[in-house]
Amino acid sequence: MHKHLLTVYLLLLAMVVTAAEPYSSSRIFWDSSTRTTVFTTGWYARMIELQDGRLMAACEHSGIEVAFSSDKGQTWSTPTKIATNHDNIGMRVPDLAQLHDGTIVVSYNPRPEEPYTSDRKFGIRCKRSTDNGKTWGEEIFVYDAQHTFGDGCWEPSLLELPSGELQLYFSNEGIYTQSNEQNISLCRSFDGGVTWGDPEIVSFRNGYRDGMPCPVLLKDNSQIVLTIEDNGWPGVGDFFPTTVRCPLDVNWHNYLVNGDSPNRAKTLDFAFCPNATGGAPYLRVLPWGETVMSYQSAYGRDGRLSMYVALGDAEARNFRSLQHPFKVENTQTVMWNSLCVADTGIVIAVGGVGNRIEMIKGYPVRRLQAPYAHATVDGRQTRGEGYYNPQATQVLMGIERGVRTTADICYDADSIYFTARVSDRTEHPLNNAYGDGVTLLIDAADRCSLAPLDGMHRIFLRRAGTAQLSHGNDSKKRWTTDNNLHVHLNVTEKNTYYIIEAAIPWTDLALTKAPEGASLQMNIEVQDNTIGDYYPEKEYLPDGRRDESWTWMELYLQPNPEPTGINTPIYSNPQPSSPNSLPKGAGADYFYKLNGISTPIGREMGGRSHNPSVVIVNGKKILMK
Ligand SMILES: [Ca+2]
Ligand SMILES: [Ca+2]
Repeated sequence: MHKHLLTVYLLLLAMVVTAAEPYSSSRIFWDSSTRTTVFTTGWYARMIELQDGRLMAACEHSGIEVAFSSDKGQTWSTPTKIATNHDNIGMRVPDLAQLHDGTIVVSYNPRPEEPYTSDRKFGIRCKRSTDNGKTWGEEIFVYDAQHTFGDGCWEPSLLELPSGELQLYFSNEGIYTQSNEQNISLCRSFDGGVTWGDPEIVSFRNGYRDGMPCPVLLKDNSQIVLTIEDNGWPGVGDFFPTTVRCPLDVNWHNYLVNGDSPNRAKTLDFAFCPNATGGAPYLRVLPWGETVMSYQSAYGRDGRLSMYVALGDAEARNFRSLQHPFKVENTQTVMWNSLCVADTGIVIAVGGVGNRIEMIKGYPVRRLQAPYAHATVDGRQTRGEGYYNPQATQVLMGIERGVRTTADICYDADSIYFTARVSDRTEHPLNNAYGDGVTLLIDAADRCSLAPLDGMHRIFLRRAGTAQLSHGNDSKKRWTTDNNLHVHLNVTEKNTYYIIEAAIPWTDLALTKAPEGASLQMNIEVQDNTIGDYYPEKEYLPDGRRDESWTWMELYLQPNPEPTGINTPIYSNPQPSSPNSLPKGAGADYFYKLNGISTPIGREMGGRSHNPSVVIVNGKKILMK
């Protein structure tokens, strides 16, 4: 009995030590090629997607300016001014929201300049447009603080509740005339922003300055969550991005989040993120519930602020996968930033790069997919040759170091096919462990491991045109090199990039056949040797640790639709609830890519079919006689 228990205990211990729950949350693939200027001059920009599909942005620039984009941000209209400075009062820090009835509300913050006079107060105002932003009504009063900088109010932000109540949160030090303290206050409107009630305090830490609120309603409508900057965390000595929250059904009635409240929390998950302090946080909800936050931090940048973005869970907690989308010179800052979630879940980072407002798009991806296809291993990426994305760009990497890398994958009965295009301009194709190259890491046995174990494989594909294969090892818990590899590799060298394309036989991964329909774990390491030394620089999939396959991304091997060469299913209608998920349920149309042409193949019949030809039943294609 005791011996049996001991065995169970040791087994459990072994599982605890070597495996973990898979890291299942999304990572953002930032696409540096989408970087665009929104306002050539401006500060503190916010952006929303309008109900008509256009993007609208607002910033401060000698007043409040707005601009529109009809092509999801590729080009922007000439800015128009909707609020002008007057009486030596600057109109600052706009926010904007489109209400369910279509009304657009822009809030902003009049800030008197010196010399101060008691009739010119720091305040909160808004304007409304009921014609999709063409014309704007008169300025609407929301709140006034005092007339001096030390007792002002700041940074309004808007949230419409499902009930139609419109909320405006702002930072308020107007009531702390004897101290430097500041709270987060809320004003409510029950007529779409035409009239506003008196402020209520929702968040305050004694002796400190809660500031820069950004509210969202969680996807499940359970809670209102604000990110704020909080400079009162013990031992931090700086602002730290923080959430404060309230159940929607309480809606801040007789409810205050003080410094000790369990409803106040740091945002970052320090198991994945450095203690990168900073302020000016901004929060959005993705269509499937995950949350995304930006803030400004000088982490690793000699005191110069840059924009950081992290992904949180559906409760706006445990933010990780920290990246900074705007790669700028060390002399530049990226400040007073924000995020827009557009379309079916594209995240747009809106950054104040010096005096200019720029944007860059990121694609949250929860799992990678490999269609069943036979790519041609010729070192060329031919459109539609079989990879998941017709242009072989399923994976986008390189935002941290600036070496843009795209990669993609497919498989057949014999091999995994992998290709990467790497914009590495420092050509060092050393034929050793330190040269330029890309490593594909595959956990073919679904170990979700904390160390290199059996079933885990590293395939280093060198720019030099050679490959090296390593396997994990259960007893040693580290990588061992295997010289018996049969990888077929082809490399194309260009002036500004190289392309690697490889076929890796399943037998090299210790499998006798393709694990069709299975989910594996996958990571990518891009290695850039910059000066020919023994210290190449490396970048992985966001949060992907080289030796811990539980942090890698899920790779789903799509089943072979049929053994006749038809491959690469893509989805169309209805829109999936998240990227990379196939539609489910009756009515979903399925398409297959055939010779580069998207061909309708059938409609999901929900398990029954009266269609005489090709139908989809439970996600599988069936030929009807
Ligand atoms: Ca090819
Ligand atoms: Ca290089």
